[in-house]
This record gives sequence, structure tokens and C-alpha cells, in this order.
Amino acid sequence: MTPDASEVPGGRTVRRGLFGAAIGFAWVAGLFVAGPLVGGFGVAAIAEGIIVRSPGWLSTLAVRLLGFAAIPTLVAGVVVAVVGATALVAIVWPSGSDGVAAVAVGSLVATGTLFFAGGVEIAVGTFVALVVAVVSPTAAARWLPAAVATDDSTGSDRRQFLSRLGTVSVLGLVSLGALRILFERLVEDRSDVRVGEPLESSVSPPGGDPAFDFEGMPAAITSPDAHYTVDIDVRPPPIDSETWTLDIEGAVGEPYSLSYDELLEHGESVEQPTTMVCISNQVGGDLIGTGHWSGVPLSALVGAAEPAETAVDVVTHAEDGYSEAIPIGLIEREDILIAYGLGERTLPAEHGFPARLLVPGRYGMKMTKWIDRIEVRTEDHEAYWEARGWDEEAVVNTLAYVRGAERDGDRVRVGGVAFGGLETGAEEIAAVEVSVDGGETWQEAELERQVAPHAWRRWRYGFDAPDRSEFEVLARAIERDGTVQTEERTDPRPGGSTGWHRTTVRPG
Ligand SMILES: Nc1nc2c(c(=O)[nH]1)N[C@H]1C(S)=C(S)[C@@H](COP(=O)(O)O)O[C@H]1N2
Ligand SMILES: [Mo]
Repeated sequence: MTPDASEVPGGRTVRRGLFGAAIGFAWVAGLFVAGPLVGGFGVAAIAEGIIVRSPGWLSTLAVRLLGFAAIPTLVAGVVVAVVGATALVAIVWPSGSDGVAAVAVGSLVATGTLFFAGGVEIAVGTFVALVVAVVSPTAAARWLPAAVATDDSTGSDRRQFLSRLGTVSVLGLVSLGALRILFERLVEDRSDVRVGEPLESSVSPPGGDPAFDFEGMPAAITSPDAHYTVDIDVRPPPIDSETWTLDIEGAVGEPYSLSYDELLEHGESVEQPTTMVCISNQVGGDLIGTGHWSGVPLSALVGAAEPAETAVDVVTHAEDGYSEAIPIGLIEREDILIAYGLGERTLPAEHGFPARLLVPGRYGMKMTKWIDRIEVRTEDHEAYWEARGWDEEAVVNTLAYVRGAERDGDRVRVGGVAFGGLETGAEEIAAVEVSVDGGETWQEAELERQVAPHAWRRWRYGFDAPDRSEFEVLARAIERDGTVQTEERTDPRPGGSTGWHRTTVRPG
């Protein structure tokens, strides 16, 4: 026989807590479902609000501890806090008073406040979103309470409560899921049709050497879907390419604006595969990719505005409040682009639609996405991450990462990628050396021919190993002037991680 709930100390408290948590969760789920109607998940907006309002040292600490997972972690934290708070309220809520009405009023006030603080516009969609975010927890409160209201619980009460909790959750989640899909459909039709649209003039990216395509190896050119993303916000800012303009202004003789079509049809467009790596990437980490980008040299765009003699910085400003500065002297480099395309299409929203900066050889943080304004300045500008303690120049530290391993009979092959922001253009990495004996001896790997001047080099190294299945592999790159990549391990902050990548592989 199972004990009655009444015999379990705190059984009622637990059920009340569960009831309250379910209501909090229903509210969060309602907000998530309504997200497409109000331009995003309300909980994400709370998390963003916390980041924006918290002092720089705190957000920096969070990023330091959690890397760029700080924001998703914060979102999860807000969800837990909401669910925990509603559980507590349910536990202390006086029996006998009308819980359903309280939930309706409470969720109405909370949702209204959230939308108001988030600057959501007054529209039919907002009203529908509000209804969903209120009905979801209210319905949960209406359908769950039977077992909670009674103080003298019995085993059947408890079972009834749990089976109700199950039924209501399943029915609720199914209907919320269906609503979410419906809302996404509705909004998709309104979203910018030019995101990810085929580019007319684009040529296909250079192909890699198939000999380097084996188990675990990345493609020579990363597809847009496979390219990592790192954002300060949880979602890309919605931008309408019809009304968007790129304004070039500040300390210039001839400020001007370009429309989206004018940018796409710019006569000096180029295509440029470029490796991008996030400054927060750990040695061997995944925040690295080589996109096939197209764009217009920044020098052409800024040059046409006739920058002042006294100009020092070119600042790119983005819709999400992000900014980055590069010294005016640097823009003479023809390879710094305002990119509008990735992989033969216009940019995907998450990679910066309609336009983003590309600064080859620098860390990704220099490459502002969702640009709407280029400002030439006569004073130094403090950029987003710089203000949070990261390196201003952000030149990529020479790196060699181990990626793949494969066995063919007695033969084992390991491989990976190498890259460095040495700013000399092509052929910056002269060699990659590999050790499979813990650093005792080093052998030179075979390098793939360079697919483009600013693209990583893939490498591979084969050796005979009939009697072993596990290998510790170490890799290090050699720069063009013979300098061996530093062995010293440093943290990503402030200037990017350094050190040799050491990892264990089990080739299959
Ligand atoms: N506007 C804006 N630009 C941004 C960021 C951002 O959060 N907002 N993140 C930067 C960082 S830290 C990196 S590593 C790259 C990542 O670009 P990707 O998401 O296209 O890979 O974008 C950079 N540009
Ligand atoms: Mo980054």
C-alpha cells in the first residue's frame, strides 16, 4: 500500500508548490508562444534588461565564467526564478480565497508591465499575445486546483492531483505548441523576404581538397547553417530592408546614405572567404568558421564620403546597440568589407542582415552585425566589448586545432585547422606540426592548399599504429617567419586564448 498524502509530512505544501510552479511555467510558456507576435520571448527581454542595467564588471564576470553562454544561462535563470516565485506564492496563499481570479489579475499585470517596459507597440498581435499569456496560467489554475483546496488530503486526492497535473500539462502544451506554430507562420509572412535570398551575381565558393574531408573534419568553407553565432542579445533585431539605409556620416565632407539595393548593386563588390573566430573561444573550441562572404570594401564606402584629415576612427553602429571601432588607417586595406552576402545568398538574420562588417584576421567581435550607421570620428571611440575589458585590437592569435581522426587498417590519420591573424594577407601559416607522443617528437603535417587568402588552412597527418586505439594528439602552427605558436596557455579574456591544442582521439 502506498502511504496517503496526509501521512507524508509537507505533502500538501509540496502539492501547492507544484501547483504554483505549474502556473508560473504556464505563464512563461504563454509568453514563449506569444513571442512571434510581440517581436520576441518576454523572458529573454527580462534577461536582456538585466544585462543592460547591470554594471559592466558584472556582465563581464558573467561572460568570463560562462563564456558567451551567459545570456541563455540568464534566460534559464529567469525562468527558474519565475517558477520558484509562483511556487512560493502558492504555498503561502490563504486557503479559501479565489486563486483563479488572482492568477488572472496577476498574470495580466505582469504581462502588461513586461510589454510596456519592453516598448511593445499597441496592435492586434499584442492584444492576442496578452490574451495568450493570461489565459495560459489562468486555465492551469482553473483545471488543477481540486486537490489543492482540500486540507485533509487522501491518497485518491493525491493521485487525482497528479493525474490532473499530467493531463492538463499535456493538453496545455499541445495547444500551446499548435498556437506557437500558427503565430510563427503568421509572422514569417511578414518578415523580411530578402533575408537569405539568392544573390544574382554570386559565384560558387572555392572547393576544398576532398583528401581533407574525413571523419570529424570541417568543410573547407563553412555553410551558413553550420557557421557559429555569438550575440549580445537573444535574437537578431528585426530590420526591414525596404526602409533600412546605411548612413555614412560624422567627420566627413560628403555624408550620404545607401539603400539596401544600392549596397547590393555596388560596383566594387567582391567575394571573400574569411575565417572568423570568437575572442571567447577556448583552445580547440567550436566558435570558428570560414564563410563565403560578399560585400563592398569599407575603404570605397568611406572614401566616397571624403573623411576629414583629422579622422582617427571608423565606427560601425548596429541596431542592437553594439558598436566597434577601427583606426582610420586600417581601412585602406581592401579586404575590410561591409558584407551583405554569405554563401551565395543575402545574409541570414543571425549573421547580420542586411549588412555586417568583416575585418579579416581580427576576432569576430570586431565584425559588427546589423550595421545601420558608419561614423567617422576625430576622437577615439570606446566599443562594446572594449568597454567590458576585452582587447581593442583583437588580432587573432595563431592557432591550430585538432578536429578529425580516421583509421584505415593500420593507418591512422588525424587532421584539423590552423589560422592566424598575422595581417600579412595570404599564406600566413607556414606549417603545422603534430605530436602523437605527448610532445616528445613532432612531425610536419600536410597542409591543404589555401582556398582563399583569409581562410583557415586544413591539415592532416598520417601514421602507422596497428596496436593502439586511443591517441593524445598535440598540434601547433608555425608562422611564416618561423615563429612557433606559443605553448603558453592563456584565458580568452582579454586578448583571446593561446596555447597548443591537446586532445584525445579514438579513430574509428
Ligand atoms: N551587432 C552585433 N554585432 C556583433 C555581435 C553582436 O552581439 N551584435 N557579436 C560579435 C561577436 S562577439 C562575434 S564572435 C561575431 C559573430 O558573428 P556571427 O554570429 O555571424 O558568427 O559577431 C560580432 N558582431
Ligand atoms: Mo566574439
